[in-house]
Amino acid sequence: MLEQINLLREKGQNELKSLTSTDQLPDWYHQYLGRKGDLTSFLKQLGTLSAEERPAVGKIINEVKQEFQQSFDLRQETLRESKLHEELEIDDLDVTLPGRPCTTGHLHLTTQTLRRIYQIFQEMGFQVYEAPEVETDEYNFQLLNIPEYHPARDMWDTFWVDDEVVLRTHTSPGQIWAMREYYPDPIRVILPGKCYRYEQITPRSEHQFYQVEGLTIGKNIRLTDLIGVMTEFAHKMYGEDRKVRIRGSYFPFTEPSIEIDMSCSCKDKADSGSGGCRLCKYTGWLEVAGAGMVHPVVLRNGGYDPEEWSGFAFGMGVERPALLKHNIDDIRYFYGNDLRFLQQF
Ligand code: FA5
Repeated sequence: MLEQINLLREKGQNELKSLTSTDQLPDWYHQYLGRKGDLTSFLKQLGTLSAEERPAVGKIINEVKQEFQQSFDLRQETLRESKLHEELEIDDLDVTLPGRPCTTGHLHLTTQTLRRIYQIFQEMGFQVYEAPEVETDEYNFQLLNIPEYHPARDMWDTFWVDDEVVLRTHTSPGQIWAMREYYPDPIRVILPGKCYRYEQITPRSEHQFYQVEGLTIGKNIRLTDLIGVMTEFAHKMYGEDRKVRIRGSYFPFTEPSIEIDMSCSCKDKADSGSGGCRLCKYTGWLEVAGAGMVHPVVLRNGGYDPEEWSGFAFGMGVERPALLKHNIDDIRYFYGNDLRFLQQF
């Protein structure tokens, strides 16, 4: 039997060396090392040997088994490596080439602008308050002192969902939500969010855009407080050298109402008549926000007694200030999703 085992040892090793692919390995394994393989059948025949022969033959069988196992592992490794090399050559892949850089995304310019606005107002003690985007006629208009059929409704071209429900045309209805939630405490909040208007789309006007509303309610709040806050905002957002101009205006929910303008970077040229820019239409002034003292009717609708409480409110766009800050000439880029535009900021 020893002779037969030695023959098997030689045959097994030779066959293993002649294998050329990893696919052939399992067959070899089953034939020599498997449960029904040649070595196992020798082990099974041990019982037929005499007691003197058995230990020596058993020892040889175990040695051959270990030898086969080691040779098999080695061959498997070698064949796997050569397979990999072959594949790399066929695929023409150069693993030494530098990898492609991963591009990381970044915040949209609108979000960056919003976050800068939050930061500036947070430094002045304002909290961020969010109100619904889909509103009722009552909140979007009536509670803001704009009754049904009032001509002031023409100021907001509205997307109507049905007779009662609208996509909010401005963030001002958030004033009512905030007042009703905070009453009877004083309030100092900004209300950011998306607004919708059934408007002609132009380089300055979108049918969807962001606004940031501001609202303060307290005792003895005056128009000069509003002007102070907005001047501070304009300086922080656009630079200390900017001038602020106040014009009288009209909003049904503020009394008095004002429009806040800021000097354009081309103001000197515009003043001297030697130039200017398209953004400010060569006037040297840019509109920043509509604002005013909260109307007594609105205070009352929010639960506050106008004899005791006063407050100011303002509402500004977000995309338009970003246009000004970055000298962008068309608001439509904000929603066009063109990476060539977005990657610049
Ligand atoms: C209002 O919406 C008032 N609710 C603002 C207000 C709040 C006044 C509180 C008084 C007190 P107005 O319609 O002017 O006002 O819009 C305010 C700002 O929103 C504008 O200055 C502009 O920056 C932005 N905006 C308005 N319409 C559009 C539009 N179609 N596309 C982009 N931005 C717009």
